[in-house]
Amino acid sequence: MLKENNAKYGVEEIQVLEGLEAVRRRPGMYIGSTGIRGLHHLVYEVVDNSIDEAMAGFCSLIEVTLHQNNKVTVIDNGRGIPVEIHPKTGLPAVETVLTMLHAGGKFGGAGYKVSGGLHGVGLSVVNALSLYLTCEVKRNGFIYQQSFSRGKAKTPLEVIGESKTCGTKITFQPDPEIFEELVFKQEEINQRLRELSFLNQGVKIVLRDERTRQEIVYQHNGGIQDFVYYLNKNKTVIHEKPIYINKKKDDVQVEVALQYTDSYLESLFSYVNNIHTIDGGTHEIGFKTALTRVINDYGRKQNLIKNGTVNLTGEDIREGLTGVISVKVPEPQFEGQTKTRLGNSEVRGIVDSVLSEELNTFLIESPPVARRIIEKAVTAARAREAARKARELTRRKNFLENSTLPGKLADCSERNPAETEIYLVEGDSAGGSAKQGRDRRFQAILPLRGKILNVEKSRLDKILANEEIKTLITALGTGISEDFDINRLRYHRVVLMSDADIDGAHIRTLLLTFFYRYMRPLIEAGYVYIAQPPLFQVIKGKNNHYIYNDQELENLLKKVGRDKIVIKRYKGLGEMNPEQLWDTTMNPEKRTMLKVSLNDAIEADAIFSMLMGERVEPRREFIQENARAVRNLDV
Ligand code: 0RA
Repeated sequence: MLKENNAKYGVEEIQVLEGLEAVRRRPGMYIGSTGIRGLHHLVYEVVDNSIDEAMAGFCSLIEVTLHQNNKVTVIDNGRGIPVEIHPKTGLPAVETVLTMLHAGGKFGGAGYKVSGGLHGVGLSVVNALSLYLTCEVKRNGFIYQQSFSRGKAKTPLEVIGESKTCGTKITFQPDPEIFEELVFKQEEINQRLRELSFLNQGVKIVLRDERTRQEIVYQHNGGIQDFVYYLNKNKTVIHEKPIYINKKKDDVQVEVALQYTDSYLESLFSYVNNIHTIDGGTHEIGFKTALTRVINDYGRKQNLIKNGTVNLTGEDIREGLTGVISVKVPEPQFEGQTKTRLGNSEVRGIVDSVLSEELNTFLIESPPVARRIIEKAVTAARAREAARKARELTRRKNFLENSTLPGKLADCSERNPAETEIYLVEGDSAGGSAKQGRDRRFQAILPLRGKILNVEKSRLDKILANEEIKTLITALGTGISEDFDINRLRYHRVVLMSDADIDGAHIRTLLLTFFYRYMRPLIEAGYVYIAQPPLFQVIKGKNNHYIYNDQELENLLKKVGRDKIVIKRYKGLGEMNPEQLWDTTMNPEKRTMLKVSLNDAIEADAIFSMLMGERVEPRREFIQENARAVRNLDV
């Protein structure tokens, strides 16, 4: 519901702190970096202001336009930034907000109850780092406009017309003196806007890309319930509708949506004031504690958990759970290196009590769903016990008999992990070439035979029984799952090397899924790479070229002509002799490798459940639509 604009929010709530010179001198301090991330941060900062206006109940539409020339426009239909003269600066409030650091309603106290924005640095930072910025405000029946360059006003605030509606429009162009990269990525912005639209129920968010002439409209009247449907679109759910809780207690809004699937994995996403709290915090702890307690209590009462057995653990209960937790907190304290963990201690109890009450009611009102959830958790508990035994075995093998590295592993002589790399090679013949071609001082080779297990479809006990996986874990040295310890990793580059065909892509995806689900810190640390073997060899006379993609081939053919040339397409690594493999793919001086990164855990989660999960339909569609993307899957 939109609230009336009663214009009580006063100009005096905007405080003034300092000038913008500091921002231009040390941009990284304010937006994290001057690379592609910092660049996108500008857009998010502007959008966050409109989102704040939406959270306050005054804004229902936000439009983001990516123009040519690296310009971006953000429009909202909120109350409009105030234009009245600010008592301390003697300038219009809008000019104050845009030219003074930390000047904004957020810092004044009563203006907004809650506020997003990772750093909450405000519009002035965006202005300081823009070659050009113009702000248009519709308010009081008029349209006002003011332009800036590098944080300084170029024109005074002027009335340029009349309007019956309210709102704010900001167009800016990042300063090339500041940013190393200037081109906005549609997909990156798209993902954040989609997330925001789930988190802010009902707000319509439009992304228009004039460069590609695409327009995407988001509006989720189901809010985070729709988020859960979206996350589960490729999974098989065990109850139709998400469990949905939305309640305010002591000024904290607690919103939770949960839906169980038949998967063995847990996908939990938590947010505080629209910020993804990757490292969790008190809200997540409150949630987990309440869920575990309520389910156990209910299970005991209904005799679904037998007398004399131990309680189900949190992990058992969260197996197959897809959940979104979104809390809105007036004064969030973010902790940790990346400031993505909530610290407010009071939130733990608030979430716990809201959830206990509401979840209990749900279970009592939906006995069949409650039964299915508990039965699944009981099965999970049994499997966990089996997995513990299996893990114990690998651990003992691993660490008590440390000498027993797998026989298939051709290890390197260097012992310092920072210096070494391991190639996971598909098949014995390619493995043979790699062993002969490598530099044995720092390169280890582990040939993997045929199919490795699809971990998306198996529980941990079965995964740990798989020979290829056991070998892999032992070679890496880290242990797995709860025992995983990155400090024991024996190589700081783990390179997946497979054929450039469908089977190769399949094996690569299986391995990536395994790392993603059970050794995620390995990916997060940037230790996982994908080797890039050439696709073609082109021979013309005495000249010999290795070609890595179709575009390169086309370029080369244009240059050398098609006369008297021999083009050989590599079907597999096995077709290369050891020297060729070294020259093209393994020699650090010449090779290129893709580093696997986790840009977006939500997308990665969806992609893996789709590619590797039970449901065939979405996978087939995806592969047809993205045949190329799958080949180069780079999560
Ligand atoms: C401070 C006070 C008021 C609105 C805003 C800021 C505001 C800022 C932005 C930035 C982008 N869009 C925005 N919309 C609103 C409330 C002023 C009032 O009506 O009393």
